[in-house]
Amino acid sequence: MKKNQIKKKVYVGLAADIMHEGHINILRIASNLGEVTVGLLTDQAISSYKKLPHLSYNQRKVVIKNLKFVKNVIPQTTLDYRPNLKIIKPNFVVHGDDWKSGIQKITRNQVIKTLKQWGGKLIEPKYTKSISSSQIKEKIYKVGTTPDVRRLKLKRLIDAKKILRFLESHSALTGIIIEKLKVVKKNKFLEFDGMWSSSLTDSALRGKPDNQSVDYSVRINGLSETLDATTKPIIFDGDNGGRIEHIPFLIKTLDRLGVSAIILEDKIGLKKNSLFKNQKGTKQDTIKNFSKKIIKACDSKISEDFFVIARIESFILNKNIEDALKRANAYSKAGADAILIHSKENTPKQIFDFSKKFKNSKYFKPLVAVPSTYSNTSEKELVKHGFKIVIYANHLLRAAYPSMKTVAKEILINGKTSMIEKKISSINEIINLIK
Ligand code: SPV
Ligand code: MG
Repeated sequence: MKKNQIKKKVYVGLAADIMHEGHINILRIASNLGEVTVGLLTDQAISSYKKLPHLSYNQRKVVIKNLKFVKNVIPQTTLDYRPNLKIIKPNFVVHGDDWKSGIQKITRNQVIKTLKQWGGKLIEPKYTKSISSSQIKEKIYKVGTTPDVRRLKLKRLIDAKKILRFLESHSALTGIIIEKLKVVKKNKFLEFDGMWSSSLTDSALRGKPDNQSVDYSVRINGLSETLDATTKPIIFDGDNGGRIEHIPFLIKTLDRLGVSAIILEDKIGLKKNSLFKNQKGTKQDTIKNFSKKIIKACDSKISEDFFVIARIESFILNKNIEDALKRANAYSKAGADAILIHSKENTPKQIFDFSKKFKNSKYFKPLVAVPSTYSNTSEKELVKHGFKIVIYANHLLRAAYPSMKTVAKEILINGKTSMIEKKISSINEIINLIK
């Protein structure tokens, strides 16, 4: 290129989580065309179409910024390239030809159309078949994760996504389902963000009522199998945390294991599940006492990114919204990182009235919903009302139980199993489920 010749502008959109020779090939080709600006996809942009990256935006930026082929790095905050392209007006966009099909096809068409406006061109080097980030990530999944990486994911997801979906997991197997399930709907990538370790299903699985008969050490032992088999964040149902003197030990154990959050509920005395119609004998803690528990829990954290979430039971115990709001403000002031406002109504009115008021509080914290009884409420509505996390608290165990019962019954009735073979997993599927 001659000295005074103006360099052409080249744009490359990259997630750049795990860099490999495929990326370098793209960037080398791009730099031969002119001055390369990398639009580095933010966590938010990436999680709109695939898994949250392992490395944070800033960690990825350090790597890209220091590559000799790259002149500038700017954030690309959506999967859609158009906002950045309109600012930069590049002569070229370079992208591997693998996006001609699949979820990014629409994005590709938008890029071509936009570039046309100023005579820009899309260059598509052949995709390096032997290597892909997804393959590398699959290998990483097999190796596992570290407690630090897993724990921090909750905070990163809160920053990156509109709403996080947590599904109840009571075993390593249900954890694997949550870990691996992916659905593409209307060109959007959907997955669960993590696992809810429920006291109700942990107890039912062990043939015990949900009244803390199953103690924390038994539950945490079970959880360690799930930790072995998964990498997604876990929110632990801590009931009322037990005695305040014991809280630090529980928090430190969970934190050390890489659990992302504990939810503590403001009830005292013999614990009863909140969805029981009859809550007679169930008492709510005083604001003062429960705030002390929250302070204790926050003081016991080892890691900054471990969340303590306060769960308000006012509506469960038929108290009014003023009581719930007073508690939300106090618990938030005590240090709670988020607030779960629980309800056993079959509409979301109670919790939406609450969120409308709490939104204006200077103590506002992200809200958590458990739509077990108001199950007709969509995630979209929850987002609209300021909720950040939705917990589907018991659904996998509720799915398994009737199915197991039906099969057991059919075996008894028929004295053989051929008629149920089609309704259940094949032996082959089960043998090959975990390799
Ligand atoms: C659980 O899943 O154990 C919960 C939620 O705490 S609820 O069953 O609604 O109390
Ligand atoms: Mg519970």
